[in-house]
Amino acid sequence: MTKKALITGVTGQDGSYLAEFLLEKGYEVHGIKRRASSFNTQRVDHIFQDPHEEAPRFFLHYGDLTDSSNLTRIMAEVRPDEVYNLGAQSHVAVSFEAPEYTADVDGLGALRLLEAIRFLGLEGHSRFYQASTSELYGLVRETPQTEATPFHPRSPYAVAKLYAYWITVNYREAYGLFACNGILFNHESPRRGETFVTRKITRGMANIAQGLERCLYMGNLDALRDWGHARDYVQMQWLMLQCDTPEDFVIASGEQHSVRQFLIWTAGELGISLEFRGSGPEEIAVVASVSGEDAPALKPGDVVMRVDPQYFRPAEVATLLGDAAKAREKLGWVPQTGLRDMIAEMVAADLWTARRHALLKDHGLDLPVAAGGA
Ligand code: NDP
Ligand code: GDR
Repeated sequence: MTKKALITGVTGQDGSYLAEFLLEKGYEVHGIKRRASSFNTQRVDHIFQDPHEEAPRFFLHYGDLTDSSNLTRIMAEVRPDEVYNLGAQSHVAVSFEAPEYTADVDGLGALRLLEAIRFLGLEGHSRFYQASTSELYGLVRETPQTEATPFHPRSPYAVAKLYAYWITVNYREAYGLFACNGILFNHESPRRGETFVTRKITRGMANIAQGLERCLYMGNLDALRDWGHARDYVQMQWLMLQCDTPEDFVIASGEQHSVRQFLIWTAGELGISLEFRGSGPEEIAVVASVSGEDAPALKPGDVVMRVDPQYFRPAEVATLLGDAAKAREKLGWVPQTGLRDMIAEMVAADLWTARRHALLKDHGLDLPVAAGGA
């Protein structure tokens, strides 16, 4: 029997990698996408199958995590073996601007899916994965963080995710649902949303190197994160649902670096070496030297980064470092892609796009390049 998976957030970074992975495994994959005024399926267009073709295995349904009847209907139609709740308003800084919406989607959204499973009597059939997060640790109580580390969320996003975490545990305990939390630390890729810090840096620096933007405006450069590659992390989401018993797992690389270091390595990939001057809100990054051919628009002395306090968060998560010992032991977790290789992959992808834009610009076909963002 072909297994069926339902993915919320299929159009996002993780959803697209997970859909690819499950299709390769022979699953029939159903994804929920939101109605938008323009196309929003770029990350899954390459796996889209025309429903008129013979035996398609990838299906998109319109829906929203705020809409219980819609979720229940899709669940009833698909009767999935596995449900992956990856949909979320996933930007921490934006959650301070839209706290109520974030609570609705990220907190109650999980409840709506769990209730749909229960209402339809699918408890013994549908396994459930909740995209939990290292942001739950917030103001960290111990380092490194494990499944047993106490939570102290520091944003409306993290508080909403705390509800989703506990309601997942509760439905497991109360109704015997096979429901797991993956407590995933930051994971990135060339498909990362453009306003998360890693992609903001790789895309911004590639654009600056090609003369399409002049300067990156950044927030807290001292923030420490444990970064891995999304392609590796989604495989663990699937593995959690293949276990004999439902449990919660930390997935992390076990390495920690600062945002500033990420910027230095990104610049290095482009042949740019940086010198940092000033501190706090006055800090800037200046080009010290340029080698190779990837940054024709830059010369020593150019200022390519300025700190802009508008990107500081009302409450910051200063440091995160995960200990994935449990996942290593029970899931065989061995990340395939190290941070430096991931940065190289992200820079290569963003440089390719920037070069195309620069080429068009050289021929008088100037396209607007979206800049900045949270
Ligand atoms: P993205 O922001 O890339 O994707 C989020 C997805 O959720 C998109 O498909 C988005 O749709 C969808 N979505 C947003 N709002 C709604 C809504 N109201 N109803 C239905 N769908 C909605 O996130 P990631 O792929 O990076 O992350 C996946 C999940 O994992 C998220 O829940 C995130 O909070 C969590 N997480 C992520 C980590 C990371 O480092 N990436 C770490 C730990 C947890 P659209 O494309 O239309 O915007
Ligand atoms: P995070 O990711 O908040 O950890 O949440 P993000 O990349 O947004 O920030 C990481 C750290 O970088 C600092 N920072 C900046 N961040 C952004 N976005 N823009 C900036 O200009 C900037 N300058 C410094 C931040 O202050 C922060 O400390 C991500 C999301 O994917 C969540 O959904 C997920 O749950 C967690 O990772 C784990």
